[in-house]
Amino acid sequence: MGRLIIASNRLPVNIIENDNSLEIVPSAGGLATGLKSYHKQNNSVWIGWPGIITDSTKKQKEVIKKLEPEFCSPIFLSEELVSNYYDGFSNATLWPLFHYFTQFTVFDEKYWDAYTEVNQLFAEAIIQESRKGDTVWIQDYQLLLVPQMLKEKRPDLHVGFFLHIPFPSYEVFRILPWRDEIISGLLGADLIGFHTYDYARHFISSVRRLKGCEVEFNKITHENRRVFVDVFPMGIDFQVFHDKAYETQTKPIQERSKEHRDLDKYLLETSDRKLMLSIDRLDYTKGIPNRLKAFKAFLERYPQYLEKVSLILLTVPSRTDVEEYQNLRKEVEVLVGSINGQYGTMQWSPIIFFYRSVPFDHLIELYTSSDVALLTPLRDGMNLVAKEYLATQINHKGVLILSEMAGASKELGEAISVNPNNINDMVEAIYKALTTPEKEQKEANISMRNRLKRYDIFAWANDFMKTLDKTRERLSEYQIKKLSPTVSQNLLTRINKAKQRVIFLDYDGTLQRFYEDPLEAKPDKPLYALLDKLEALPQTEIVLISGRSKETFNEWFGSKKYHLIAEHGAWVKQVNTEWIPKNVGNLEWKESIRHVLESYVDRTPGSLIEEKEFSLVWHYRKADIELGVLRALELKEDISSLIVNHNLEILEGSKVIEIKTIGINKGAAALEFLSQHEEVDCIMAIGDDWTDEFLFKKLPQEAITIKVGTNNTIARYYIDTYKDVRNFLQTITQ
Ligand code: GDG
Repeated sequence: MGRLIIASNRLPVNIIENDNSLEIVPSAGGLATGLKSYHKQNNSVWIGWPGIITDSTKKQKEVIKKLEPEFCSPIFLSEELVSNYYDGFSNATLWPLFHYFTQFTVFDEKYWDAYTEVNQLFAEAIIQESRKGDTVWIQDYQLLLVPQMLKEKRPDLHVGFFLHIPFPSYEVFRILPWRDEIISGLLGADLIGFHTYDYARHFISSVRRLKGCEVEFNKITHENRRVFVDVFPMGIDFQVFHDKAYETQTKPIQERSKEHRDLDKYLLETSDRKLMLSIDRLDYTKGIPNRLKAFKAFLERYPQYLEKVSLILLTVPSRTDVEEYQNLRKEVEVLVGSINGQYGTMQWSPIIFFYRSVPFDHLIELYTSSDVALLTPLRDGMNLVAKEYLATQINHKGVLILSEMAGASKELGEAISVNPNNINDMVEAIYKALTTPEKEQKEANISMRNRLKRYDIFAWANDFMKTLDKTRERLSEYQIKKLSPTVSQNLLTRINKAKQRVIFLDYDGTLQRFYEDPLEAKPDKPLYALLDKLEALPQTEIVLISGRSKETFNEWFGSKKYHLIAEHGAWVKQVNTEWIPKNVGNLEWKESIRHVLESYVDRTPGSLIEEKEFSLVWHYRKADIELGVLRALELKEDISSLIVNHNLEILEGSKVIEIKTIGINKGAAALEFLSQHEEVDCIMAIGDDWTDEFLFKKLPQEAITIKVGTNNTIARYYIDTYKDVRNFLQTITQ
């Protein structure tokens, strides 16, 4: 197996300049904190921005050297790029939009250009760093275009992508002017991971609607590649938090750092009080003002807690150049000031406010000293603080109040769940948390902690990497069977040597591309010319075999010298003969099925019924794609009893459902045709959808069977698109 290359906007460490010397400091934020433990243990290379802006080559070299022992490789960005790509498109466009803050979302062409440029820089750096067959794991919303940029230039790389923030519902995502580019960018990955099923579902819905891709369960077919989507709720380095908490609680006070001792002294002074803790980056998504309002309302409603409880509000400075963040800081400071002013006493501050980050030891001290963690983001991809708080509760005490809008709430079901927009709900949650009996606290924490311990950061990363590796196995079948130039050449030799050949060709998706309106898919001039040339080859029979109606086939090919099999085999017209129907029994069933289909047309705008002589077809290609899929399931369920009673079967094609008498299929029709042409010593069949599988299955073993596209097949070979089919057929005529 090749190496792993991790790429993210920030490296797990930052380089800062101190008195003309360079210093390494750990990066803040969930992604870096979480992934760096995995990185350390896996001999991977991490590519990202080191946080320093410099165009001096000398200094850049120094930075490179400084980062080498950390297995990190820097990308240098100019001030302007950082401003437009990072503060701009990443944090003023994608961040608010993906967190449903449409009112803060800025659309600026300049931001987009910088974003594209930086994504390109990342792609190039990754390409330079990687050897053939390496695995690349791209992180987060700052690099959404990188997967496609990599796949285009280096299809050999195995690309995974993980989104750490929510993926919004299509109704919000569609607002973005660059939505198509973003989706295409992501679809360059082989595996795309999300924290929760909802985010994955929203993403798939956008892919379906914007790209019209086929989606089967969690597999998207895009430009003849398969892209897998899956859910991996990110964990934390549980053991580190647990051990550190243990150490903190058992270490004699004299052995602690000065800052640590100060904190301890402070915590001691408040030991007769309950402590509530909240820790977040100062970000509008974290719901800090609402939390403060709830705390104020709590003090008002439950005055018995005055002087008995304090809220430690640790807010870490973040994106300080962006206007919304500056406004938020002011708002929070005003709220804290007014609550402390109104309720505080000489001995007691209701809110202890920090606007800075604290060292790791200090963080653990805060976690372990708090009776309640109050984490109420308005939207949060996951929220690792909630998990860290639980991991440090080594005595299993402590109560977690967690917003239902945080991804973590899906896993931490035993926590007190709140809607962060409902102040009343939060007030009652605080009261409940402060009065939860110890026994209940322990029960809840033991089960949540066990889960966090099991699915920790290593399990999470390994799970992602294992799934990414599996997609490689799944892809390899396609790659092995793909019609390479050598295989094509061998097949050509075989076809040329044969004395009598039959070539079965499906129509839609095989010789012609799909159109939204099936009637637009008429054969074009080059296609007629190609088929005529094929047909003119000596000892060669061309059979067009399709689900199309006999009328359409007759109009398009009736005067040609190709054999025609229409409606999946219900009608056959050999060269120079008339159309002959297969005996299909009586057709009284059509009346009752038509009624059912009509009700589906009424309830599914854009769908339509096509009536063929021996079958009825419900098309939903033009309907809302998700509604169409849902209705198709419903329809199959609805007509199941009618089908059994009338000896019918359902054929399900690409956004169509066809109902017809049992036993009519392309395989049976092809065999009947072959029984009338006994001298044949070379059979070839090409088709793209699953109705062609009947054909591939029934043909003799030695037949050359070719599947167009990437879906599972029993055919011997794969070919990419209808254009490649045409090119391949062209070579036969030369
Ligand atoms: C994004 C998504 C998702 C915080 N203050 C200090 C400090 N921290 C550490 C915490 C925690 C991390 O920062 C914050 O992680 P979150 O998950 O809560 O939030 P985001 O930074 O917004 O992260 C988020 C995450 O990515 C992972 O996918 O969960 O939803 O928004 O690890 O401990 N660490 C130290 N001092 C501090 O003052 N040492």
